Amino acid sequence: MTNKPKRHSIKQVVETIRRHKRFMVSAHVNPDPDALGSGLALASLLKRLGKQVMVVTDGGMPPAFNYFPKPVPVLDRLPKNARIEAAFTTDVPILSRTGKMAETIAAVPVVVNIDHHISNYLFGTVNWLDVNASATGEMVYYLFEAFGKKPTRDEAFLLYMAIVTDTGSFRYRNSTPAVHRIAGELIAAGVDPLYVSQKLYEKHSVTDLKFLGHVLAQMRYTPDKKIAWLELPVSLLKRWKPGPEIRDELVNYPRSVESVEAAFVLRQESVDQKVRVSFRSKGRVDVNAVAARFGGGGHSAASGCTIIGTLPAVRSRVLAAVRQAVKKLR
Ligand SMILES: [Mn+2]
Repeated sequence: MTNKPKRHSIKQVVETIRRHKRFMVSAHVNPDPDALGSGLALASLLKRLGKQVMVVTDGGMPPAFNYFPKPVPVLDRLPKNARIEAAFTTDVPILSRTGKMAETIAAVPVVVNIDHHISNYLFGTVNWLDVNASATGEMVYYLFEAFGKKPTRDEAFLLYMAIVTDTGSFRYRNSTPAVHRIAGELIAAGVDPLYVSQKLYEKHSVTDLKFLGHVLAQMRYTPDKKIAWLELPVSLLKRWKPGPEIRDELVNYPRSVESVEAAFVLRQESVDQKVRVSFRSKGRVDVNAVAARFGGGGHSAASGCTIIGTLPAVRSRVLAAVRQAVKKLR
């Protein structure tokens, strides 16, 4: 007997849903629209199937997403008498990414891991991993199809948010014919693309944009301009207090330089000597492999990790790793 983790298909997920009655759904800490949108849409589907379900995440409902419909309660801890039979995780590559929820989830008899990250650790009892899916939201859409349920307007909105975010507004290579078909179905169900894009991309404060200008003015790059990066020391973050949206989109700017193959952002965390690193590539450099060298992961064109060390120490380690990966291109 080996303990080799197993991969499963949508069939086992459907069977697990049919077999049980009481569920919880969780996502990663600081959830993005894919993690939260796919999780809430899944919870809504479960509710429509007559199941008991709650969404429980570390931190509960993030204030930035207060406009998201909440088809079921979103809690920051599991009620004592909940007696959950199966816990879903959406868009979670490794259980520790659920933060404070990790222990709770590990104690549930059945864990269903639904994800599209190539770096997924298959930590569930049921692991439905589809690295070709554009978003976990796309996978949850297939669950709606499997149960013969058309998404309601609210569900369609949640899934559309997930897909728009993870396809970079249908700009990335994962914007497949299937994704466009699904997006069409979701718009037909009542989603307003203009409302979505305004909620996702036009919520900046004046300070956020000035912060962006300040940070971009100090962008660094290698002499060949194939690697570009931004650095956010804790003092800068304390002074500007940038919103989460602007913070998370920063890394797209160095990537948008024409000659750049790989970009990253170093964000110093307030506690300890921890630096959060976000990587992006134009699709030729595998930044999942780069992040994996530091215990992180993600997708081949978008990944992240956390490294202990001072900002200059982390910069030189990260830059060396990215340089190596870019060198392989020639
Ligand atoms: Mn995702």
